[in-house]
Amino acid sequence: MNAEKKTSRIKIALWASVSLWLFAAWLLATSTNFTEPFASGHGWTYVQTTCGGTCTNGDVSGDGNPSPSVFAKIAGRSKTMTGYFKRTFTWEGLGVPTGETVQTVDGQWDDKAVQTAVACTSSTRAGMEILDSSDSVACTDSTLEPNLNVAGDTAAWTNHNPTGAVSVSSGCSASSTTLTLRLHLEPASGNNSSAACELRGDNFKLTIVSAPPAAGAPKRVYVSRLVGPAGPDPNKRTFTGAAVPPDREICRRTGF
Ligand SMILES: [Ca+2]
Ligand SMILES: [Ca+2]
Repeated sequence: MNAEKKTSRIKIALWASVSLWLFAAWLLATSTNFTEPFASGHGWTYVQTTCGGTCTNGDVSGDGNPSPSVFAKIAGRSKTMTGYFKRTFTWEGLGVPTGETVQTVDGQWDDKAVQTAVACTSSTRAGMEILDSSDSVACTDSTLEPNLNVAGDTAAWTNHNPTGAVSVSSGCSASSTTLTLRLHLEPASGNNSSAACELRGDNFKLTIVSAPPAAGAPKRVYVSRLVGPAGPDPNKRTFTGAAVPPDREICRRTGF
Protein backbone atom coordinates (compact mmCIF):
# COMPACT_ATOMS: atom_id res chain seq x y z
CA MET A 1 0.00 0.00 0.00
CA ASN A 2 1.42 3.36 -0.93
CA ALA A 3 1.74 6.19 1.58
CA GLU A 4 -1.17 8.18 0.10
CA LYS A 5 -3.60 5.26 0.40
CA LYS A 6 -2.41 4.54 3.91
CA THR A 7 -2.97 8.17 4.97
CA SER A 8 -6.42 8.12 3.43
CA ARG A 9 -7.38 4.95 5.31
CA ILE A 10 -6.13 6.44 8.57
CA LYS A 11 -8.25 9.56 7.96
CA ILE A 12 -11.35 7.43 7.28
CA ALA A 13 -10.71 5.37 10.40
CA LEU A 14 -10.33 8.52 12.50
CA TRP A 15 -13.50 10.03 11.04
CA ALA A 16 -15.41 6.82 11.75
CA SER A 17 -14.14 6.72 15.33
CA VAL A 18 -15.09 10.33 16.02
CA SER A 19 -18.52 9.85 14.41
CA LEU A 20 -19.13 6.72 16.46
CA TRP A 21 -18.13 8.54 19.64
CA LEU A 22 -20.45 11.48 18.87
CA PHE A 23 -23.31 9.09 18.06
CA ALA A 24 -22.75 7.22 21.33
CA ALA A 25 -22.71 10.52 23.25
CA TRP A 26 -25.96 11.54 21.53
CA LEU A 27 -27.56 8.23 22.48
CA LEU A 28 -26.53 8.68 26.11
CA ALA A 29 -27.66 12.32 26.40
CA THR A 30 -30.81 13.10 28.36
CA SER A 31 -33.13 15.97 27.37
CA THR A 32 -35.25 17.33 30.24
CA ASN A 33 -38.10 19.82 29.80
CA PHE A 34 -39.14 22.13 32.64
CA THR A 35 -42.01 24.65 32.65
CA GLU A 36 -42.90 27.08 35.44
CA PRO A 37 -46.65 27.89 35.09
CA PHE A 38 -46.72 30.25 38.10
CA ALA A 39 -49.54 28.41 39.82
CA SER A 40 -50.53 29.36 43.37
CA GLY A 41 -47.61 29.07 45.79
CA HIS A 42 -44.99 29.10 42.99
CA GLY A 43 -42.33 30.56 45.30
CA TRP A 44 -40.84 33.10 42.86
CA THR A 45 -40.12 36.57 44.28
CA TYR A 46 -39.42 39.86 42.50
CA VAL A 47 -36.02 41.52 43.01
CA GLN A 48 -36.37 45.20 42.12
CA THR A 49 -33.07 46.72 41.04
CA THR A 50 -34.33 50.20 40.03
CA CYS A 51 -37.66 52.02 40.26
CA GLY A 52 -38.22 55.49 38.75
CA GLY A 53 -41.94 55.87 39.61
CA THR A 54 -44.58 53.86 41.46
CA CYS A 55 -43.56 50.19 41.23
CA THR A 56 -45.57 47.10 42.08
CA ASN A 57 -45.25 43.36 41.37
CA GLY A 58 -47.00 40.10 42.15
CA ASP A 59 -49.38 37.46 40.79
CA VAL A 60 -52.07 37.87 38.13
CA SER A 61 -54.90 35.48 38.96
CA GLY A 62 -57.14 36.37 36.01
CA ASP A 63 -54.65 36.30 33.13
CA GLY A 64 -51.88 34.05 31.82
CA ASN A 65 -51.14 31.52 29.11
CA PRO A 66 -53.16 30.01 30.74
CA SER A 67 -53.88 31.83 34.06
CA PRO A 68 -52.26 32.58 36.40
CA SER A 69 -49.10 34.58 35.70
CA VAL A 70 -46.81 37.16 37.36
CA PHE A 71 -46.41 40.90 36.73
CA ALA A 72 -44.21 43.95 37.26
CA LYS A 73 -45.79 47.41 36.84
CA ILE A 74 -44.53 51.00 36.69
CA ALA A 75 -46.82 54.06 36.93
CA GLY A 76 -45.92 57.68 36.20
CA ARG A 77 -44.78 59.79 33.23
CA SER A 78 -41.85 58.25 31.33
CA LYS A 79 -40.73 55.96 34.16
CA THR A 80 -38.73 52.75 34.14
CA MET A 81 -38.50 49.76 36.47
CA THR A 82 -35.83 47.05 36.33
CA GLY A 83 -35.67 43.71 38.10
CA TYR A 84 -36.62 40.07 37.86
CA PHE A 85 -38.63 37.25 39.38
CA LYS A 86 -36.33 34.60 40.82
CA ARG A 87 -36.40 31.22 42.50
CA THR A 88 -33.68 28.72 43.39
CA PHE A 89 -33.73 25.11 42.19
CA THR A 90 -31.22 22.32 41.73
CA TRP A 91 -30.90 20.79 38.26
CA GLU A 92 -32.40 17.67 39.85
CA GLY A 93 -35.31 19.75 41.10
CA LEU A 94 -35.88 20.77 37.49
CA GLY A 95 -36.00 17.09 36.46
CA VAL A 96 -32.38 16.23 35.55
CA PRO A 97 -31.46 12.63 36.56
CA THR A 98 -29.38 12.40 39.73
CA GLY A 99 -25.64 12.25 39.08
CA GLU A 100 -25.73 13.46 35.48
CA THR A 101 -23.55 16.25 34.13
CA VAL A 102 -25.49 19.15 32.60
CA GLN A 103 -24.12 20.29 29.25
CA THR A 104 -26.48 22.83 27.67
CA VAL A 105 -29.70 24.65 28.46
CA ASP A 106 -32.19 26.45 26.22
CA GLY A 107 -34.80 28.89 27.55
CA GLN A 108 -38.01 30.56 26.38
CA TRP A 109 -40.85 32.50 27.98
CA ASP A 110 -44.24 34.08 27.29
CA ASP A 111 -45.20 37.67 28.10
CA LYS A 112 -47.84 40.33 27.55
CA ALA A 113 -47.65 44.12 27.94
CA VAL A 114 -50.66 46.01 29.34
CA GLN A 115 -50.47 49.77 28.82
CA THR A 116 -52.50 52.65 30.31
CA ALA A 117 -53.12 56.06 28.61
CA VAL A 118 -50.20 55.70 26.16
CA ALA A 119 -48.00 52.88 24.86
CA CYS A 120 -45.23 51.26 26.91
CA THR A 121 -41.88 52.49 25.57
CA SER A 122 -39.10 50.53 23.89
CA SER A 123 -37.30 50.31 27.25
CA THR A 124 -39.88 47.66 28.22
CA ARG A 125 -37.76 44.53 28.34
CA ALA A 126 -37.84 40.85 29.29
CA GLY A 127 -35.28 38.03 29.32
CA MET A 128 -33.92 35.02 31.21
CA GLU A 129 -30.77 34.16 33.15
CA ILE A 130 -29.39 31.31 35.28
CA LEU A 131 -26.98 32.18 38.08
CA ASP A 132 -25.44 30.33 41.01
CA SER A 133 -27.03 29.82 44.43
CA SER A 134 -25.97 33.29 45.60
CA ASP A 135 -27.55 34.94 42.51
CA SER A 136 -24.22 36.59 41.68
CA VAL A 137 -22.23 34.41 39.24
CA ALA A 138 -23.53 33.28 35.84
CA CYS A 139 -24.02 29.52 35.42
CA THR A 140 -24.01 29.67 31.61
CA ASP A 141 -21.16 30.68 29.28
CA SER A 142 -23.46 33.25 27.64
CA THR A 143 -26.81 34.74 28.68
CA LEU A 144 -29.71 32.27 28.45
CA GLU A 145 -32.02 34.85 26.80
CA PRO A 146 -30.67 38.43 26.79
CA ASN A 147 -33.20 41.16 27.59
CA LEU A 148 -35.11 42.39 24.56
CA ASN A 149 -37.77 45.00 23.79
CA VAL A 150 -41.23 43.48 24.32
CA ALA A 151 -43.28 46.71 24.32
CA GLY A 152 -45.15 45.50 21.25
CA ASP A 153 -46.64 42.41 22.96
CA THR A 154 -49.94 44.17 23.71
CA ALA A 155 -52.41 42.20 21.61
CA ALA A 156 -51.88 38.74 23.09
CA TRP A 157 -49.52 36.50 25.03
CA THR A 158 -46.31 36.24 23.00
CA ASN A 159 -43.61 33.54 23.10
CA HIS A 160 -39.93 34.56 22.86
CA ASN A 161 -37.07 32.19 22.06
CA PRO A 162 -34.52 34.08 19.94
CA THR A 163 -31.44 32.44 21.49
CA GLY A 164 -30.53 28.77 21.06
CA ALA A 165 -29.03 26.44 23.66
CA VAL A 166 -26.11 27.83 25.65
CA SER A 167 -23.33 25.91 27.42
CA VAL A 168 -23.47 25.42 31.17
CA SER A 169 -20.31 26.56 32.95
CA SER A 170 -18.21 23.78 34.48
CA GLY A 171 -18.78 25.02 38.04
CA CYS A 172 -22.54 24.53 37.65
CA SER A 173 -22.67 21.30 35.64
CA ALA A 174 -23.26 18.81 38.50
CA SER A 175 -26.92 17.78 38.77
CA SER A 176 -26.87 18.68 42.48
CA THR A 177 -25.87 22.33 41.77
CA THR A 178 -28.20 24.93 43.30
CA LEU A 179 -29.17 27.58 40.75
CA THR A 180 -31.04 30.89 40.71
CA LEU A 181 -33.48 31.18 37.81
CA ARG A 182 -34.32 34.72 36.70
CA LEU A 183 -37.23 35.98 34.62
CA HIS A 184 -36.57 39.65 33.89
CA LEU A 185 -39.75 41.77 33.66
CA GLU A 186 -38.86 45.44 33.21
CA PRO A 187 -41.74 47.76 32.21
CA ALA A 188 -41.32 51.36 31.02
CA SER A 189 -44.21 53.85 30.85
CA GLY A 190 -44.92 56.46 28.15
CA ASN A 191 -45.02 60.25 28.18
CA ASN A 192 -48.37 60.98 29.87
CA SER A 193 -49.23 61.96 33.43
CA SER A 194 -51.61 58.97 33.66
CA ALA A 195 -49.24 56.50 31.99
CA ALA A 196 -48.62 53.02 33.36
CA CYS A 197 -46.98 49.93 31.88
CA GLU A 198 -47.58 46.45 33.28
CA LEU A 199 -45.50 43.56 31.96
CA ARG A 200 -46.85 40.07 32.63
CA GLY A 201 -44.83 36.85 32.37
CA ASP A 202 -45.72 33.14 32.17
CA ASN A 203 -44.27 29.74 31.19
CA PHE A 204 -40.60 30.03 32.11
CA LYS A 205 -39.40 27.04 30.06
CA LEU A 206 -36.08 25.20 29.98
CA THR A 207 -34.77 22.35 27.81
CA ILE A 208 -31.79 20.85 29.61
CA VAL A 209 -29.32 18.40 28.02
CA SER A 210 -27.27 16.22 30.37
CA ALA A 211 -25.22 13.02 30.26
CA PRO A 212 -24.28 10.21 32.65
CA PRO A 213 -20.93 10.61 34.44
CA ALA A 214 -17.87 9.55 32.42
CA ALA A 215 -16.88 7.17 35.25
CA GLY A 216 -19.16 4.56 33.71
CA ALA A 217 -16.97 4.30 30.62
CA PRO A 218 -14.70 1.25 30.23
CA LYS A 219 -11.13 1.76 31.45
CA ARG A 220 -8.05 0.51 29.69
CA VAL A 221 -5.25 -1.22 31.57
CA TYR A 222 -1.72 -1.06 30.21
CA VAL A 223 1.06 -3.52 31.07
CA SER A 224 4.68 -2.39 31.07
CA ARG A 225 7.90 -4.24 31.75
CA LEU A 226 10.74 -2.63 33.68
CA VAL A 227 14.16 -3.90 32.76
CA GLY A 228 17.69 -3.11 33.84
CA PRO A 229 19.86 -0.39 32.29
CA ALA A 230 21.24 -2.78 29.71
CA GLY A 231 17.84 -4.00 28.48
CA PRO A 232 18.36 -4.70 24.78
CA ASP A 233 14.72 -4.75 23.73
CA PRO A 234 13.62 -1.28 22.48
CA ASN A 235 9.98 -2.17 23.23
CA LYS A 236 10.70 -2.54 26.92
CA ARG A 237 10.81 0.43 29.28
CA THR A 238 14.23 1.11 30.72
CA PHE A 239 14.51 1.49 34.47
CA THR A 240 17.66 3.12 35.85
CA GLY A 241 16.90 3.19 39.59
CA ALA A 242 18.41 0.69 41.99
CA ALA A 243 15.34 0.01 44.17
CA VAL A 244 13.37 -2.04 41.66
CA PRO A 245 14.98 -5.24 40.42
CA PRO A 246 15.23 -5.82 36.66
CA ASP A 247 12.60 -7.74 34.71
CA ARG A 248 9.84 -6.99 37.19
CA GLU A 249 6.41 -7.00 35.61
CA ILE A 250 4.01 -4.29 36.76
CA CYS A 251 0.54 -3.18 35.81
CA ARG A 252 -0.53 0.36 35.66
CA ARG A 253 -3.65 2.22 34.63
CA THR A 254 -3.94 5.11 32.23
CA GLY A 255 -2.49 8.28 33.69
CA PHE A 256 0.04 6.49 35.95
CA1 LIG B 1 -49.66 30.21 33.86
CA1 LIG C 1 -33.84 29.95 23.85
